Amino acid sequence: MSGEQPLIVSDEVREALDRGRPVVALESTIIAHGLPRPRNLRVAEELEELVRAGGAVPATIAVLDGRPRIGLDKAQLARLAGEDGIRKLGHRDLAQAVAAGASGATTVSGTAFLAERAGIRVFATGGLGGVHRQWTRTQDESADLRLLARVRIAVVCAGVKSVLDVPATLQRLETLGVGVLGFRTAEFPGFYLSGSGEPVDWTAGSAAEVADVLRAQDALGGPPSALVVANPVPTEQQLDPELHDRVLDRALAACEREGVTGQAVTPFLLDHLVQHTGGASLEANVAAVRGNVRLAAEIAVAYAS
Ligand code: PSU
Ligand code: MN
Repeated sequence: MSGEQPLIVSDEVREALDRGRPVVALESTIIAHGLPRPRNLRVAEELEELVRAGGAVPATIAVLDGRPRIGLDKAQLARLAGEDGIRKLGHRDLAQAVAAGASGATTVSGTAFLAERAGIRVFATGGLGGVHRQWTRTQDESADLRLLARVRIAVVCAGVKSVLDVPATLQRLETLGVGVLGFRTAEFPGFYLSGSGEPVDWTAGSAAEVADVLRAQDALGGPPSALVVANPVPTEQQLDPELHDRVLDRALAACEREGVTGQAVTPFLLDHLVQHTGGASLEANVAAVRGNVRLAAEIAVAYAS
């Protein structure tokens, strides 16, 4: 590690950042651990194309052979999607992965940490991690929340996965001082579902309005924190709410029964939902991520101009 660059920023991303051109950071855990193979690689490539079509440069973030990379080439993206043994890295795992020469996909916390180090202001993902429903017993709260309280980055997401305790997660975001902005909605989205039933205090009607909030954050200064831009999956692409509720209860019970804990909980629940909705949750998940990536590109373009 000594003497080497701690972060490797691809030439394309470096050039865009140097020129003040729009860049969108993309999370990689959803690719390596959130979506089934081989669909995951096609989605990863499609997301990068969507960012380009929106006039911004994609920067998928991961750690390969101990090197944190901001911006992956085709072969690196394929490794991430297809290689066995790719770890799941939150921000607390980054130093260990670097020292060990390990390869891993970064979660929202790991990605936001590295994106901010590289100077990227806008980030797209599927859903944030959050407070789990069994929190009083397990204390399982994603490190995503606390990290987002410490980096100035906009995270475009479709809410938090409905496998979580959504009201408790919103409460934690409030306590941690992380701003939440509904995009064209006054209701916090429900990831697979367009709405969660929980209200949001602030709504933006366009990417330009979101960019205004980012500039206001920059101008106000002070201790950095993220802005969660909550972008609902379109109603016609959401998961059938009745199917969602039924399958979710079974997924939570299976998780409990099989004693799944820690980092394995989120991938287990997501996979269970895919299996037991005949793939419908996967389609809703991909639709949500696509929408977030498109919006993130629009926001990055509006912010750069
Ligand atoms: N959203 C998805 N699929 C995912 C995740 C989010 O649509 O796989 C990942 C993100 O990387 C998020 C992580 O940061 O799940 C949260 O994991 P944990 O609960 O272990 O912190
Ligand atoms: Mn967890």
